[in-house]
Amino acid sequence: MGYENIQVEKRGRVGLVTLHRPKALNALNSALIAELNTALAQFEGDDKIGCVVLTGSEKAFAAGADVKEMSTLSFVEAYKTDFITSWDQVSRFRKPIIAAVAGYALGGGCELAMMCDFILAADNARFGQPEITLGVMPGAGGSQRLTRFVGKSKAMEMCLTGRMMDAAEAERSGLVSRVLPVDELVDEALRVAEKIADFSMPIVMMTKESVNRAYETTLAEGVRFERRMFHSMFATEDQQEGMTAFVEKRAPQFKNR
Ligand code: CO8
Repeated sequence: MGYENIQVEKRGRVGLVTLHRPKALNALNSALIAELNTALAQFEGDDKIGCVVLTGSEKAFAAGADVKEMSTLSFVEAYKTDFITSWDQVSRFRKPIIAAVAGYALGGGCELAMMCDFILAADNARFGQPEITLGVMPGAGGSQRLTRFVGKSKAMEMCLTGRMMDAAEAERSGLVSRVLPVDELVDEALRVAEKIADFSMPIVMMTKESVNRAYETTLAEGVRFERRMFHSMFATEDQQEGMTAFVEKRAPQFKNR
């Protein structure tokens, strides 16, 4: 499929999606989101892809939902079409997906990055939920996910004032896992993704599912879920291969990659 708002590549076992609306700082319109959903569905169904990297440009990961497209939306249209629900397909993607964020990640851009499994940030990254300045509030999970990432005080301040966070503050407060020089960001994200894609795919997917449980349930239920997942891993040939290879002092050859 030819894409107009994103670029899609396969780099070995890694899928790379680059948001590409340079004139609008990668503002997220419905056409872009439809393309992103299509690309992700293809990667989900592609056995050769073990991990995805989602990135933007050096200036902007995404400067938010497309305000020009949204400005004429009525309440009735928003309600009837359940506006934004289709935008969070990233959060339902079952393989690992890494956000590599340089430049602005604002509003829906910050929310899109937070839907990914973890965020690697460039040193020029700026995160914010500036919706309040437009007379609205975050609509794609920002008030919930940001609060879980950085805690109530900082999330409340950011959502109520629209203040942006730089990369150092984002790392300090747990929003991003690491900060990298901007010119090394995508290469490092691809290296990390390759590493993940080299492990056993079902084990990687179960691990992702278990970590995500921590956000959705109580500690006791989450630990119970983890235990059952852990038990089920002993039914896989990759568990046997991984542990046998360790004992035999050789590299594992996982079958289900
Ligand atoms: N929507 C549409 N167009 C945009 C957006 C946007 N969010 N951001 C930038 N652009 C356009 C500008 O209009 C401009 O276009 P043109 O050249 O035609 O005037 C072009 O991109 C370049 O932008 P600037 O000239 O403003 O560039 P600067 O470097 O001067 O400033 C900023 C960069 C600070 C990022 C500035 O562009 C800005 O403040 N942008 C808006 C940020 C914002 O408010 N984002 C939140 C939007 S609301 C939202 O995201 C709600 C979430 C709902 C759910 C989304 C689901 C995923």
